[in-house]
Amino acid sequence: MADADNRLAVSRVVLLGPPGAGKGTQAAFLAEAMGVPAISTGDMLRQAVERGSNLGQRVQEIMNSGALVDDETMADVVTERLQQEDAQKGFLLDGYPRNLGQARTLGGILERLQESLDAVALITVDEDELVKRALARGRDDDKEEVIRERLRVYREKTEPLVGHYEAAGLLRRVDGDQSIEAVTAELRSVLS
Ligand code: B4P
Repeated sequence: MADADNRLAVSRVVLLGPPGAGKGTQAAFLAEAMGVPAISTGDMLRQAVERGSNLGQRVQEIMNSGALVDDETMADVVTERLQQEDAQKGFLLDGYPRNLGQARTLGGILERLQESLDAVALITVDEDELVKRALARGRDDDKEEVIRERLRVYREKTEPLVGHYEAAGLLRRVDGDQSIEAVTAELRSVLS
């Protein structure tokens, strides 16, 4: 656990960026520095697939195609998770929201809890580098045509969130095309 002097003052943060930008990689460091749980919707869905739960059976094919799981399902997953005890003091959301509908849902959840976001950190990386990284990672959904589809979906559905959060004064940009340690340092700096 990070000591109190090093702890970041922000407590409700969203990590935004294209697939393979390193959101999951950075979420672990950042959540520790914030003293809050890292909540990855991608990890939650993958665990559901592994367990073979109803949710897992419903989303497996969608994830393997590179498409997004429907907003209603994701709203249930996130609402339930944000109500858990450990998320009351804050959270680092990795992979949610992924489109404007999900951003509105998150806004509604936070409004009901009388809370608000402190910042949205955008990790940017060139497309060729993203494909290279994902191919090296080798997850079930890391085949070149699926990666390209995830990137297309990102540009179409998720990129509009950049303008949305910029207009709200919450966006902090970070260059993800550096070493993992350098990206962590830049994230810490823009969130300080
Ligand atoms: P996610 O799990 O969110 O996956 P991701 O965007 O591919 O990965 P991430 O950016 O976290 O990259 P990582 O750190 O692993 O989504 C998977 C699927 O779940 C989606 O396609 C969708 O179907 C579904 N889903 C999830 N959330 C959803 C939602 N809200 N709505 C609908 N559907 C949803 O890094 C990638 C690789 O790069 C790693 O191997 C890492 O080691 C390497 N790397 C990281 N940083 C690096 C660096 N600085 N330099 C070199 N390599 C680096």
